[in-house]
Amino acid sequence: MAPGRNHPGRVIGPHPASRDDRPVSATLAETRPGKHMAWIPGGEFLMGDERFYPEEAPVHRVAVDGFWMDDHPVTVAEFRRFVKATGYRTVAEEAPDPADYPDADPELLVPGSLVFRPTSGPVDLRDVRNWWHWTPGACWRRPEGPGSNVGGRELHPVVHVAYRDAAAYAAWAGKELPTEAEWEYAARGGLEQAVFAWGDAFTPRRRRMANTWEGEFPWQNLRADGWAGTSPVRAFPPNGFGLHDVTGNVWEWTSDGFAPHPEAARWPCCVPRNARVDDATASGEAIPRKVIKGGSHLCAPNYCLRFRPAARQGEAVDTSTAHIGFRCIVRGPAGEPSAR
Ligand SMILES: [Cu+2]
Repeated sequence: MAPGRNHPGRVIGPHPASRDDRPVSATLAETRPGKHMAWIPGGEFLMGDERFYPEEAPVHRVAVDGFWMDDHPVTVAEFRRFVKATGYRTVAEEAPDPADYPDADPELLVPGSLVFRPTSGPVDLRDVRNWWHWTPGACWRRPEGPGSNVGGRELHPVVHVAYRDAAAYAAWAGKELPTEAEWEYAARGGLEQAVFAWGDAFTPRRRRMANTWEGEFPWQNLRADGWAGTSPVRAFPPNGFGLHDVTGNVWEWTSDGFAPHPEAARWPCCVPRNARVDDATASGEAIPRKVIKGGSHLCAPNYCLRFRPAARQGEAVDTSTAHIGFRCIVRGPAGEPSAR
């Protein structure tokens, strides 16, 4: 593989075979469960990465069945349709239950969310409070808090959604959230162990492939990719499976609880199929954590090289921020385009 070539992607697993003589593409189109969904052919892949952060190791082989996946993160416009149809209120729009936060200052137990504010100069990168600010009134339709709105950002990924919000949207849409294995397999676009979703070079032929932070985080935002914050979905090229914005732009919720990749996976007796982690309390914190994937527009090489398919973090299920969104999948019989 020529590093950095944005080639269409080598499909590792079997292509879905058609039950009849019609071309697979015709069969696929008929069974597509929704607009803007890409078919991710099932297969095996090497999950994880041992070149970056310890939580991504060990590299281990995993198999997933085929599924449909949204080809972009759920947008503000799409989320608004859901809210209009259901009257749904997000976690950020409701006051936290004091029972869940016995030690918290009651004055802070108001609706709100975490908003990013750049600093005026270099700061201690170990303390995220330098740039993350709990902001009463911030929510998906007021991303910077009271007085802000999403005008002009209808096609940006919705943000300030907690895990429950993402799951509620998915259920309403007749979809599900992906497991971490499904998400990572899809994000790799058929490239085995490539660093990025498009290959091994960050800017192949000097092209920006994802919305990340350029400059010194969290004070110098050079906007080399054209965007300081989130960007409209599909502003950057798709990966080998036709998925846009899998890395950068916003982190994405998965349905897996956050736990270390099993060390035993290094010497497997067999390849786990459709692996999932249901226990979200393995990290030991009071609030369960789910895996988020893909990194965001705030990931910068001097701070957080996580705009990669293997990157992962555990996020508290009740946390919402300006840089976490989600996308959905459809699996199961309805998602099977044909017999295999
Ligand atoms: Cu990051």
